[in-house]
Amino acid sequence: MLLKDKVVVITGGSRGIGRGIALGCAKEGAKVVINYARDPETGGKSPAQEVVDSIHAMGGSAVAVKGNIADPTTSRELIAAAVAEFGGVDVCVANAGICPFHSFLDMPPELLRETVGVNFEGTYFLAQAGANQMIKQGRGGSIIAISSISKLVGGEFQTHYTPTKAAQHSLMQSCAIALGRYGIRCNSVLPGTILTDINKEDLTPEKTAAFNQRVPLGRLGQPDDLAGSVVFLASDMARYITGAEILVDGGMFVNLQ
Ligand code: RM4
Repeated sequence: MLLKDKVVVITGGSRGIGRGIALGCAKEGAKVVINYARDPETGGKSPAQEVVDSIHAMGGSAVAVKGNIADPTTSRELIAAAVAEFGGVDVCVANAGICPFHSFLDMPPELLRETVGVNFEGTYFLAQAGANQMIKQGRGGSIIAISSISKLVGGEFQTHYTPTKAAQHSLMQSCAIALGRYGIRCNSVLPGTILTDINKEDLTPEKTAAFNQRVPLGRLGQPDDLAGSVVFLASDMARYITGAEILVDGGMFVNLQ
């Protein structure tokens, strides 16, 4: 139980990579606070509540908090919920992200600003709110940005997106310096192409086949392929690691030929 009694806050935790991380941290004993942006239009039980129920079913503890992570008050509400429900916060995972694929030359300013707001500013606000609480607690902590392979490479229809992935890790590097004196570690995980809602329309059969050819491990990633790297960085196993990045992409990045 690598995360026994640790409190983990995860943005965008109701689906995709965030859901995989939430379940993975709970399996290692963490108490989990998941953020989600909106309820389903179809009504019924929300995906966020499904994740909470799944964690309860494994004997774990979890709560869900709705809010737009681009709004700085949401991060403060998430941390307040962690303190109220579980007595504090030990790990913050900035996972929430959007990537509405769009061409560069006619990129609408509002789409650019929304993507920067969620992906970069949302990471900034969570790190800031989490670090302030961790410093009050006096027992250090771990801040993890879910960046991307797209921090390292570009995408024709991702000109609004890839810079935010690079910015997330640059933020972790600077926060590692600013927060090291408090025992707070700041690192990034760089997923490759992971099969989630974010790319299900983009991944046509042709693109999927081409990507599979590029991945030495022979398949695109699944959300739970990310849990281990996040649990590791969240845990005391990574006690001397800060300002670092872990590429979790099946070898996609290095495979030029
Ligand atoms: C990732 C990477 C993947 C893409 C998703 C949306 O950072 O670029 O290839 O499918 O974003």
